[in-house]
Amino acid sequence: MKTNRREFVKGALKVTAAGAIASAINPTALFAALPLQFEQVKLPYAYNALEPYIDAMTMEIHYSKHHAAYVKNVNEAVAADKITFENEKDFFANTSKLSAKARNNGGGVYNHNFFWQVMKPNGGGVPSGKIADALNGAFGSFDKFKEQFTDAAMKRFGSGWAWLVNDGGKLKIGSTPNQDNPLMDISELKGTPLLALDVWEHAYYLKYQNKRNEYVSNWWNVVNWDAVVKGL
Ligand code: MN3
Repeated sequence: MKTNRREFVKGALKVTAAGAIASAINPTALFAALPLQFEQVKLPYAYNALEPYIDAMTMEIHYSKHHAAYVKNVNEAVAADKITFENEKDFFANTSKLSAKARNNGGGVYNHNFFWQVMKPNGGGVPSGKIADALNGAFGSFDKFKEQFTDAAMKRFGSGWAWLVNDGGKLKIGSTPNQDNPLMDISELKGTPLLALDVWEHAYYLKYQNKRNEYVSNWWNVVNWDAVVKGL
């Protein structure tokens, strides 16, 4: 999770520390004055980097239009609803108390920030080491894991996400509707996300049209296992 108020404050203090007024700032007062702000991570690769599996135009529209809109909209909701949570973790843990606009767009920001990180050019393959052991232990084999995850992605009716999560040391596969995620208190599937797949039509329709199965099966070629292992 990239942004929370504390990190933002750290950044702000760094800037002021360079000036002569640093000692005049009361960090507690500054902390209390800053609202939670959601931010869009920088895409870690070029729009065309995941070709031919995910086409450049889909990536560009997905990142610069869809994802950017979630950022704008959630920050509007945070201001309008006077949301005072200090970080995204608390925001999601209290989703049941949020407006639909805050919930849907907050989820949209987080889910896509996460999704970009778990993909990379020349990714995919069969993972080894810690993540392989964890998947074999939880699902029997890598192929069985892949089958179960693919099934979750295919059976999510309409828009949503497929997830691999770490729920207190136990790996689980499931899916969420719309922009919900496993960090939300209202989610049936709970845990720390390790891997996510966006199965909204906007993620694949330009290239794959109605063939979600082809999108999902090609997507395995861009999975960034180095990022997945970090969540273990
Ligand atoms: Mn999307």
